[in-house]
Amino acid sequence: MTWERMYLLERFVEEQLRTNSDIVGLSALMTASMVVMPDIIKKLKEKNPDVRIMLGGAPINQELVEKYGADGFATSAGNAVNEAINLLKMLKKEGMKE
Ligand code: B12
Repeated sequence: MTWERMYLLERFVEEQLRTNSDIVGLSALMTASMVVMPDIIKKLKEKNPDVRIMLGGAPINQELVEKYGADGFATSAGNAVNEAINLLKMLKKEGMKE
């Protein structure tokens, strides 16, 4: 793995922790860039198991979302909002059980 790639992966984790965001969205325009997604997802969930991860971009589909261990997916900005609302509702419900 190149230094630049390692640095970029760490930035996702740092920013999630810094902002304490509930959801992180990852986008890939091409199949060549989507292959780093599993690494980022693994690192994010290791540091914060409660974070929810949404994927998007032309090469992404539901099968990849499941394979990569992400939580949601959308094909447009409009349904990304709905998907994010659903993920937040699920997080809230899980939080109430504890
Ligand atoms: C514009 C474009 C370019 C431009 C990019 C300009 C720029 N600076 O961004 C230029 C001409 C430079 C280009 C170059 C190349 N391109 Co091009 N390009 C496209 C094109 C036509 C549109 C991409 C785009 O901007 N769409 C608009 C955005 C808004 O749409 P979107 O990314 O799909 O995002 C929407 C959803 O997917 C979703 N979404 C996106 N991200 C996320 C994230 C989350 C969390 C969520 C929930 C939702 C979500 O919401 C968005 C809004 O609805 C696509 C074809 C296509 N229809 O996608 C090919 C495409 C991406 N390119 C492709 C290729 C192969 C290339 C080149 C490798 C070609 C070459 N041989 O040189 C180069 C690579 C350059 C590089 N180094 O990255 C392929 C990729 C194939 C693949 N599966 O990997 C595509 C799919 C074309 C094709 N069918 O072959 N390209």
